[in-house]
Amino acid sequence: LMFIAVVFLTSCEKKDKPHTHLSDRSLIPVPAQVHKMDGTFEISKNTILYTDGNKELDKVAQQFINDFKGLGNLELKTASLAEGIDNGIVFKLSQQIDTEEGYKLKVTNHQIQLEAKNPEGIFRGAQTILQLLPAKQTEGWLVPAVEIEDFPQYAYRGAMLDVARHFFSVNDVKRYIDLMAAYKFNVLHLHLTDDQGWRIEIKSWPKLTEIGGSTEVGGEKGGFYTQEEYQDIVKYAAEKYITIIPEIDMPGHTNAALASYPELNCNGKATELYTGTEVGFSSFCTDKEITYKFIDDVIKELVALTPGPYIHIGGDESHSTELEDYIPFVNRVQDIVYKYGKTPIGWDEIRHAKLKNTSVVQFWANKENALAAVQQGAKVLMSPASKAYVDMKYDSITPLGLSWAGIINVKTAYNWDPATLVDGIGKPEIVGIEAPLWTETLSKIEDVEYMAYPRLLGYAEIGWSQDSLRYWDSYKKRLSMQYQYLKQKNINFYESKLIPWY
Ligand code: TNX
Repeated sequence: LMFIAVVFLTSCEKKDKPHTHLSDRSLIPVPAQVHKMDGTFEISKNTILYTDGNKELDKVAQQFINDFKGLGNLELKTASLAEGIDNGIVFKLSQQIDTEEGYKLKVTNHQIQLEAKNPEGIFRGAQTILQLLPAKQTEGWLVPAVEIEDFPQYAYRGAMLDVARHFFSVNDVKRYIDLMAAYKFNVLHLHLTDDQGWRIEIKSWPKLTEIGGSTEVGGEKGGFYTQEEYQDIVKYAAEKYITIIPEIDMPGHTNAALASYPELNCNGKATELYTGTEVGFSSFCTDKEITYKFIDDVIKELVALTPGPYIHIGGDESHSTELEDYIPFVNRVQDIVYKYGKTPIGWDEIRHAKLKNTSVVQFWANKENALAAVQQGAKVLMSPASKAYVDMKYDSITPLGLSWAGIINVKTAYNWDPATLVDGIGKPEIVGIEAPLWTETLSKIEDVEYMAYPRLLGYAEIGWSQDSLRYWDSYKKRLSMQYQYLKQKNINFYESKLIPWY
């Protein structure tokens, strides 16, 4: 009789207590170590989130609470962690964990415990907890029991948005940041200036935005960020542990500035505003002193808005600048950036100049450039156009985007390794990866999302996860399971036929 009672009781318990399995969840990027355990933790309105009293950690906890509220319409309460607490959710700083951005997560029947050495690591781990939740409530907010230890492969995991060809509002940029954060990106590079537009207010040169910011590709009204708006973006990103890297592209790609100030032109005449999509026709006048006064002013103001370590100086496709002028120009601009305490990044052509060994070269098309940069001791940021350019079409009938670097379907975007792509450039030479999105053909945030998603999830995994854990078949399945999450966040993503969407 007792035997029957025990069987009855345990089966009753199983029926009453909702449970879930790790196999019902999809983690992107895939963590370094995952141990499946038995059990389920249920987050309910009575669940308390404990933190150990660090102010910054409390802010991270508050963000988790907000994210969960957005999902589940439940507002978790917080309390400070005390000796002996063994239920609820615990966010705790721990010196046992020594990896940058790394975290340890343990989920049991009665507790979710997240540990990291700093709040940034807790923030990354909190994104994992959110992916362990269902995308929408069915039986409850169930988290499968698991033990995870995780840390990133590359310190720089970025995306770039071109706000110059078409302008995107502060809210558009914030929306882009939100989804990047969910997949553990930590850098957003903003391409702020180009032939078609100057998008950042520079108080000492106001016509840059007044004139240079007034249009965009196609001749529509452009726009620009005031310094306050820009700082708002920087702060918003910083709360999600994303660094904004501003780019002022030069000496080419500068028509918007050249149209705003005649003195920047060699002939002293302002150019016309440009709303087409050609490249390579504009150049600063590299042998006029006013050019360097201008750049010094711009970089000084930009540095004051930039808590991150890098200023991007462009340097690509300067087809209207002689190499003998280009080289001393880049050398001087590099010095200006260092003078203000920042490190320059430039597109791979800047290798022609004399690079400092802390400067970073962004490889996009020319392997020889990347190799020559490494030979100078510079580091490389991997953005190979044929793999990582999210403005390339998914297939021949994609209505948006370009195809000069090839067609990049979701598999091509995922299936490559930055550390083996270029002979002679391995992991020690690489700071990380970045997926640029150029916007000649993209005028609305929905267009941006269509090109970026779902490919950005693949770059997130390439940047974060070990190469030995990355398999297309596994990724394909995990990506398919992100469907509801992307829908729930209202992302206009491309439903690739290569993915068996659920
Ligand atoms: C090349 S990539 C460019 C951009 C264009 C892009 C279009 C690079 C450094 N320069 O000016 O927008 O191609 O795909």
